[in-house]
Amino acid sequence: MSAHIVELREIRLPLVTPFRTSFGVQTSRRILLARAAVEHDGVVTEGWGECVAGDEPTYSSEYVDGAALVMTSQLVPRLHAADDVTAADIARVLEPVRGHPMAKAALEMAVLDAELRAAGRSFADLVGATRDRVPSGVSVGIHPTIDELLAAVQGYVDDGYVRIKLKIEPGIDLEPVAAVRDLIGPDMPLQVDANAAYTRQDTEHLRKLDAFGLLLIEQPLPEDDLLGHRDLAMAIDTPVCLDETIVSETVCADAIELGAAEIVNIKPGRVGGYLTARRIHDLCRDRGIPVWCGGMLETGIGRAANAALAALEGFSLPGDISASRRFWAQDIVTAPLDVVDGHVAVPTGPGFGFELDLDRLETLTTSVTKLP
Ligand code: SMG
Ligand code: MG
Repeated sequence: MSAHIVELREIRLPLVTPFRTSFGVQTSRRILLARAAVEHDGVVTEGWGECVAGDEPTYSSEYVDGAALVMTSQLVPRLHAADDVTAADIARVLEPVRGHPMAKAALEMAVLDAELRAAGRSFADLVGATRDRVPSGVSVGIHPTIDELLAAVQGYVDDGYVRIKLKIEPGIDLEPVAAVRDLIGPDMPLQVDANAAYTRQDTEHLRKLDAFGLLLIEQPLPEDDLLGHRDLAMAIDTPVCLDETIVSETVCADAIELGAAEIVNIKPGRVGGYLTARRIHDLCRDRGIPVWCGGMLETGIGRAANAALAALEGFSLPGDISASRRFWAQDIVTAPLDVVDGHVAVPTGPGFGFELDLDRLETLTTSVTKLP
């Protein structure tokens, strides 16, 4: 079996509503897709991968233009120079290039999708998914007023989401959290995500969140502040969950051992691919650390894959796996994820289980780079 990346394609998708986090507002997304082809006994099968890097390097150091450049100039040439590469080899082949996990993950994903389609096998089956549907949580951005926030949250509650996550930042935290807790009642799972906006000096302030019975606080401090997260975890009752910090199996194991990660958000793009994400799930499970699947405003490609990953037994908390229409008016897949009874279905089709809407894809395409 030989694998090739045949094309990089960039699309642009407007968001149905602006999404504000502690690092900025997004109203649309540029999304980089990789198209792979694998050949087996003369038969060519294609697959797709989605790169979760954002338009700007504000969530992490990666961004669309940088990811496209490192793919074309560094990663794809290395893949094509290696003999008989399979998806399982890709992380090792690309290891000499430091960093760029989202770019690497997209290439691995495209090849894995193609391989699985060629074999007629689903990703859910490959990783050993144990459920046919997973609970769906929704991530709610920072809103200009409490009233607007409450209206948005009520809409998501009406849609059936089983868990609400609120984005917070210094100055926009206690008041909105209190108002939302009041609205949804004491029993609905509620959590917050700071995207690294606080500092070690904010411990006393963050302790006040303990009053709201939160499931967790996600990434309160900068990504490299392991000891700060450990000290905070000791100082407050709300469990500390890490997102941006967890960039590898090693960092994840260390964060757990230190007591800096009481819960882990698993994002395949952030750790270099779905296969590494699976191993991080395993190591957390072995250490008794609950995990959940994060989201990066993916299209139906990445969301299908996330739903399958989240069907592993260790994903004991609801993920940021909302319905397609939470972000997009029209997706690029033929059967976008929908929330039914608070859950999304785990795709069972070959590969990552999505089918592209090719006309829609063409309409949204802003550039195509064919690769040798
Ligand atoms: O995909 O549903 C989604 C969004 C989930 O809040 C979400 N993601 O830090 O967890 C996070 C953010 C990062 C994305 S903002 C670019
Ligand atoms: Mg996060």
